[in-house]
Amino acid sequence: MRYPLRLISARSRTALERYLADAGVDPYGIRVMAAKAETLIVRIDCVPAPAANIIKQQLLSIGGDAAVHREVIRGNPPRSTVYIVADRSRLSKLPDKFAPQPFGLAELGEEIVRLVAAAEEPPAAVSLPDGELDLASGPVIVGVLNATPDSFSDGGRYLDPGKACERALEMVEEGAGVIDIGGESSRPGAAEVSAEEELGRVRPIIARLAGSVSAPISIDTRKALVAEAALGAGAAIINDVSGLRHDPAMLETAARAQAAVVVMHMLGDPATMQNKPSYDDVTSEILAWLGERTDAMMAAGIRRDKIIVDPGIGFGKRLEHNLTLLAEIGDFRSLGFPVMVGYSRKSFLGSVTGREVGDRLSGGFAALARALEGGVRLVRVHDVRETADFVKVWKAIEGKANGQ
Ligand code: HH2
Repeated sequence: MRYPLRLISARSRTALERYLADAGVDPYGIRVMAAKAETLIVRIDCVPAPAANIIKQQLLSIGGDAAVHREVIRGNPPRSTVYIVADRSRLSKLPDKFAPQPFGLAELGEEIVRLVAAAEEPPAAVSLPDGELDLASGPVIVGVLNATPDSFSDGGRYLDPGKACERALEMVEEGAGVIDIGGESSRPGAAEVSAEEELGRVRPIIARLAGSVSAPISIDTRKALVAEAALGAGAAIINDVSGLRHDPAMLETAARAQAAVVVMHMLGDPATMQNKPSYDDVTSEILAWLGERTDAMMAAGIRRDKIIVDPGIGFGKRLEHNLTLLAEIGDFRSLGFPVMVGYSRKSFLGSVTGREVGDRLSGGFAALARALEGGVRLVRVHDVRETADFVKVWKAIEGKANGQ
């Protein structure tokens, strides 16, 4: 007799719950087994050696484990990165286990549980000045509209407000949930334009569109003056590629207007960002940077439910950095904010495929697949119709995996 065997590749909890339900497992058993089947890995950096040793002991005592530097037991190196490996039900015991321990471990235990919850249940909506942007019913496509003469892929095409509005309406028709309008190119080496010039390009478009387009409008700018006028004309989201660092007034402007804000990581500014960018660990450094920026935003009065984070593909990153960020994009959920990513037509796709800017759609789909798999909620793209088709099929397959 041969038993039919099958290695289950589904990693999501919902997928496993469906299998167990189909096999007639009782609801209590399903909950217990699903929690046991999912191994979670939490990385903690810069842990003092004695604390790393305690973490390992405590994890072993509940049937989990922690990977630490092999010499940490001798106290040299004095600090270690720690990888906690445990299933969900064991991880939930950490606050109790860590509570009596020194070195701030009591807080760490609570923090880990919060981190896992925040990463697994990202916000279902982003609050706008008037209403909200729904993220629960699937990834949102952010359609790019550059009213610039020099943007790297659509420069010069939408300088005329009539043409720009037509394209915006077309993108909404095609499936865009947000229209992102920019009046200054941020391509590598781009020169800065004045606020007056930038505003002269975007305001007529936003003013015309505001009454006629159903999707919220986002203003892609680093300047508070431009953001303020754009919001006054009907925009609802500020997309600042400088992470609200370029203009010190941006924090206050965003807070006052109750705008939603995309905070994107860039190393330096567009003029210098590609001058030998270097990182020891690109994902960890950008995670820490975004953590600091979002703290500063909230301290300035921008509400948590208005923030979207973006690792800034191509902004002060080499090919290897862009690929690593996409490979590890799911880790950005650790921040507890919706994640947006913009890979569309960018030069890293050209580096891998050898294709020119207008011929990078298929290469971009690989980045899109990775982004969706990593739980990215907003994708910023030029090719809305094609992206919408991809997303529809991806969602249909996801639905099957989750038993819908
Ligand atoms: N990329 C570009 C511009 N704005 N904003 C966010 N949040 N994320 C991105 O990845 C991003 C962005 C660059 O693309 P594009 O607008 O097409 O070109 P240009 O900057 O030359 O106008």
